[in-house]
Amino acid sequence: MAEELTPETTDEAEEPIKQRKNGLYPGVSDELAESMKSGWADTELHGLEPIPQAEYTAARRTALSARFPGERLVIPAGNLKTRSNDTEYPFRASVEYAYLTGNLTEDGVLVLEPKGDGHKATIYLLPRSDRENGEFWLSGHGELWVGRRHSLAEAEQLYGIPAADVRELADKLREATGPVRVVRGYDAGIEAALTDKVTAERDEELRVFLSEARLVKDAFEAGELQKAVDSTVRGFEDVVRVLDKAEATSERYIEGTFFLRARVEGNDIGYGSICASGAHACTLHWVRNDGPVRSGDLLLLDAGVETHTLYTADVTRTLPVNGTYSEIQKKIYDAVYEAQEAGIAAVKPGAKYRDFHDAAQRVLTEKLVEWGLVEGPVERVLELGLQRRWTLHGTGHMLGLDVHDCAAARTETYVDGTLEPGMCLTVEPGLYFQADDLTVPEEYRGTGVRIEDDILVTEDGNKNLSAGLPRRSDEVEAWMASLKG
Ligand SMILES: [Mn+2]
Repeated sequence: MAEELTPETTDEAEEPIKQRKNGLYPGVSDELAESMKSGWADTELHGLEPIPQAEYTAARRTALSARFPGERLVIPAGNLKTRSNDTEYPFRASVEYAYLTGNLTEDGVLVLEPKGDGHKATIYLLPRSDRENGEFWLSGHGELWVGRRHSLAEAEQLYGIPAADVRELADKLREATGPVRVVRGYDAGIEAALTDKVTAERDEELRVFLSEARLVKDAFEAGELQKAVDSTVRGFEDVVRVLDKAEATSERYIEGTFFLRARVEGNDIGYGSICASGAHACTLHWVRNDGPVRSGDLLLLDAGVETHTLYTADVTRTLPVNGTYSEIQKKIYDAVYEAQEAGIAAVKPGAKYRDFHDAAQRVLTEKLVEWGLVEGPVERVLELGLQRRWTLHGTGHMLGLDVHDCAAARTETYVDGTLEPGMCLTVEPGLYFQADDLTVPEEYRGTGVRIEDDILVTEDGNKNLSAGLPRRSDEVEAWMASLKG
């Protein structure tokens, strides 16, 4: 990649070029600076269609407005984060901002200002680069370097929200009076402007509301989650087709193959892909993905494509690298499958959130007792939680804009809550026998199995969004054979 003429800050970018070019931009003559100011076509776009979710984001802002009458609400998208020197991590807008606007650009801020019975929304964005003052080509944030942005007028058409210049927002917030809340953790500059007007407790209430608002997905969100899962299904198929190349290289070949699908069809992967072959499957968040892939081992692949609107899938399959489960692998796999079936059956409107976890844990515990790995009775094992040496984690979580969605929701609305149509969650039981676990017979050691699907609660039960991938062991083998054939 090319290097800027000189490093500089946003403040400098706003200074007139005449003041900056003396010594700052060696090689920039007055004549070149003058030339760069003009001779550019007007590319303003007119009559843009609103983004598909504009009606949904408007309804979400209405609900937010109703919860905090008379208060100014500030929801930042966040800023770029430095990776090293002058390189930055790919930007991902805050989920709160994405949920309420559909806009995903860095430095954006949504402000709901009290007006009448409700609020007036404004989306604050960086406008198009100025060509007169040289910002366009002399600043690292200029459009010549980073690409064309939407003008504020274009943004208004796309998002259905009046737009204003974000560079004026901090001063406006400093001068504003009346109660205000901000979603913390994304934009230090905006928070600094509000520092003597907000309290941590009141800001937390805003964050919690926006997390709980996302518990029940609207029709647009359910559609996006299905898209994310459909791309993920294709990514898993891609991986099965190249298992021989992974055997010749490493788990990285699997990671790269899935990532290609995610980038071509979506925005990104929704979280670091877990490509765990052999005993690595027992490391729950194995993302180093630098181990060998061997015939005879299982491959635990836990991965999800994130759509362009930032909704992610979260799917796991545990596949025999050579296409056929061994006897002990099949025994463990089928037990996890049975537990997952029990878990999925417990996902329905009116059920407690904990029910699917309890159902799956019971099946796994019955198997562990039956195999003689832990002494029964089952009720005692469950009461003491002894099965958790091998089941390790919870059986699922909410899914949406975050892979572990709605994380700020209160216990009473989430973990102790009741399932409602529109909720989307994963059901993902597993059994893990660590390679160094001396309490189990040797044949179990180094084997980890998890099966994870994305389940949408419907009016009369549930829909498995990831049913496009087989789960039963014989169906997995047949599916793998068909792809490799
Ligand atoms: Mn998961």
